[in-house]
Amino acid sequence: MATSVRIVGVGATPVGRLGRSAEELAEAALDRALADAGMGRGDLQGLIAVPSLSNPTFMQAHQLATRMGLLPRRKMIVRTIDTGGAGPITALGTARNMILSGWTDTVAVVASDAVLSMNRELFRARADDAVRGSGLPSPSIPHGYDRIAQWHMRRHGVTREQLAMVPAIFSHFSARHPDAMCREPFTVEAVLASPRVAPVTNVLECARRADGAAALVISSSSHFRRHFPKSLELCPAIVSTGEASGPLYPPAEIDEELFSCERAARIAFESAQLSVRDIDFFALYDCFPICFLRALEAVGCCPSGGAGEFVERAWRQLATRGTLAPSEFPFNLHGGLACFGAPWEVPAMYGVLEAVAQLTGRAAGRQVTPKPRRALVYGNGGIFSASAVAVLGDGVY
Ligand code: MLC
Repeated sequence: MATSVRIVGVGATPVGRLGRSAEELAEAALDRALADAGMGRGDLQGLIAVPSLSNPTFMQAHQLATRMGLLPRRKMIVRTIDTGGAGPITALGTARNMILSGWTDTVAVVASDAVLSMNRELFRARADDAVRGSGLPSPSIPHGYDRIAQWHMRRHGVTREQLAMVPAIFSHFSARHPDAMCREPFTVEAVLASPRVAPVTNVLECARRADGAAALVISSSSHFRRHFPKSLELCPAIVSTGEASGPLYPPAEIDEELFSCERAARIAFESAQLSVRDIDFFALYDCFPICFLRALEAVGCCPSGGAGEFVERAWRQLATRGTLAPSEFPFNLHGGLACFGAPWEVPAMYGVLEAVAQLTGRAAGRQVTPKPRRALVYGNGGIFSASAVAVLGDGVY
């Protein structure tokens, strides 16, 4: 069998208000992922981490590797990646490239943060500072996405209610996930009645501040098969990845050129020789509803400008029957950023973890049936400033 690159272990801490530092959480998640792979710290040859907001440090991955006794070690490559919320997916692609180029056999990717245990004012100051120079009012990031949502409403006629349907659907999904922060489903009316954050954005539509960490162990199938007993059938393949970049801040005149997800998805599809029709489960970044709507259009789930109606059809089905089967709307079945929880740059990892659960048939209570063969995960960084997409295949891929 040809060598492929596999996700051989996954691990996460709980998500919520944990009162532990980002570093402690990262260490805990990484040890869980190693245990899931049947490995120890000594089996790692690479570590990739993303920066945290709660405790920003120089060369975060080096800090973590040193803390965990992974450095100094001769055969060890350590790298910090900063593409904002796209970071975990960029890291997944980087790990795959490191392995395919023969630099290492096994690399861990870890993301962690503790932004709910942060003082609220400090969080807001640091989050605003992340996009200083944008000229956006505080809270700057929600206002930035709000501007784009308003553009989409004018350009394509998406309605205020359609935006609110996104978290309302995902609240039904998160209620089925044992680890999610949002435990009770809510309605579109509840979203529209929640406190206003920006002109067309309310609190229930915002990425939900949380503490948490998640980690992946990635290995070449040949190395893993030779040294470890876990069946490769339980280890999804990283089939392809794609990346593209947008401007740091939304430009004065917004147009389709802003969005890089379409380019990233095209690269990932072309290199896998697949199309959207081959994908059975999608984890699409949804820090605010507009991000999810644009992603639906960018990966080709609906025509450009058609995402509002696409979501409304699903919501109407849910509202009429009181439930939506996972196979009827195979998107973000963990609940996404507003309902599962969003520890700053960690959430795309939760998308990967949900994709792994779906591909291995272990998403109890929310499993897409028949079991998906392929999944697409998308991470978005900044205010549409970075896009990274990965296509994953099941263990017999
Ligand atoms: C907040 N609350 C929510 C919620 N978001 N409740 C349910 N669902 C949600 N999605 C609740 C909180 O639990 C809290 O409740 C109350 O609302 C106030 O929230 P807060 O965060 O404690 O304080 P506040 O200063 O009012 O700020 C609210 C907010 C902020 C929405 C402006 O949380 C925020 O800025 N969120 C977005 C974070 C963000 O920008 N992430 C990056 C996204 S961009 P209680 O009961 O405790 O009072 C991205 C790309 C990238 O992901 O690169 O990073």
